[in-house]
Amino acid sequence: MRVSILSALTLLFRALASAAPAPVPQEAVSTTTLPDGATTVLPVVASTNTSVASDQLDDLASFAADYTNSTFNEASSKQKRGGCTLSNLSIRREWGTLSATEQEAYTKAALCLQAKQAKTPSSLIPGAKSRFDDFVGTHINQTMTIHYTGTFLAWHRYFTWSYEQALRNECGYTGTQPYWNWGKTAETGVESSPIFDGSATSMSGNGAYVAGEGNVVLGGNGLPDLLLPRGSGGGCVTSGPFKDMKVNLGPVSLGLTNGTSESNGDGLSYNPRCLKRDLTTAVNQKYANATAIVNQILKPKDVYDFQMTMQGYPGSGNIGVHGGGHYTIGGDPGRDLFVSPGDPVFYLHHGMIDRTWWIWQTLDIQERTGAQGISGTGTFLDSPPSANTTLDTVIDLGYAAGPPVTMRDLMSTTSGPFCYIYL
Ligand SMILES: [Cu+2]
Repeated sequence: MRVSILSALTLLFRALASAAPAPVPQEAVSTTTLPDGATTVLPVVASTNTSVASDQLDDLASFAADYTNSTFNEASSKQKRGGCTLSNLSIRREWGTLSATEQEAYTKAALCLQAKQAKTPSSLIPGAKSRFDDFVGTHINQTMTIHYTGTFLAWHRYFTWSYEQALRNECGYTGTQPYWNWGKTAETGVESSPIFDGSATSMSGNGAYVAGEGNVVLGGNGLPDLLLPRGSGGGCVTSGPFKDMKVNLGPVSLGLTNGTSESNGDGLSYNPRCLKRDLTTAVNQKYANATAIVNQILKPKDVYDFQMTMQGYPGSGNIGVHGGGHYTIGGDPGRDLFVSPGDPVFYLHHGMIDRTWWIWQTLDIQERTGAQGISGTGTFLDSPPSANTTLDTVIDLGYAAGPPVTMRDLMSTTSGPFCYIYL
């Protein structure tokens, strides 16, 4: 939406349309000017009505795409960019908007990575049997230095991008990394969504129903317990492209539905087992509905608040949209902070994490893609204490992908080595 009057009318109409039962205040909006001079109208407060919030999210995402497109029209910005132009810009899309052919091409490429030999030496990670496992192993090894750290957002951006590159360069995939809009599945229910309905064009469905499951209990380390309900599955995934896949690594810190957790040492040994899921719409609706997503984008004014809100302030009782997505998937390795990339849907979840960051960054692009866009240190909640993350901090994905890069290269999706946006 680039025409301000039209946008204003649309938003006004939506505000009025949602006001049927009782008068509600008109949505607060602000007018923003794009680099090429066009103006756009954006919400400033998330609507508590999730269907209105869903439209707000669409408006914010359109703004971010328009903004990026608009910078391409500026001759001066072209030199700053590492060869990213409108003609080679790739567009990442929501899973449900892909054609059946595109969806099947994506899962076929993921299965191809699972069938290709690992690059990681078995002396380092004995359980890493495939190229897909190279990524899981790297995530396990670095878990304590990439979550609740200054590198969290950028590390996962590079990780997801590298996985997309592996699909393309090693498995003949010609599309882009799709994402999972949590706001949509919160509305429809996860089980029936195009991502999780278990059809041939899905990312595989639920796990088989397991009776007698209880709650997942988060907390520990002196924090109050946080109970998450069980989902509608719990057992092995039985349908769709990944029904026969093997999870080779882990578990390391797998939350079980009896309040305990499970590990297999460091998780690096060979431990083949089925992929389990426990799809949990209630968790999706509580922590990652459209209102939560729009709040995630509109409320935090600095990156510290942005990344803490996203991962959940410890002890707050809120696990954020990041935890919300992971615990909506559930199962094994879905509930394992270390091994979660062992479920291929991880990359759709982290696509949306990255999209959310990208939108938030675009709202104040200079500040949020520069040094001010980094906060935190190199260790989980700074424990043990470590040096601040800076633009010069190096990110190394090990045998999953290369080469090591600095944070500086990861802050923008269009002005460093990356060249993509989201629709
Ligand atoms: Cu992670």
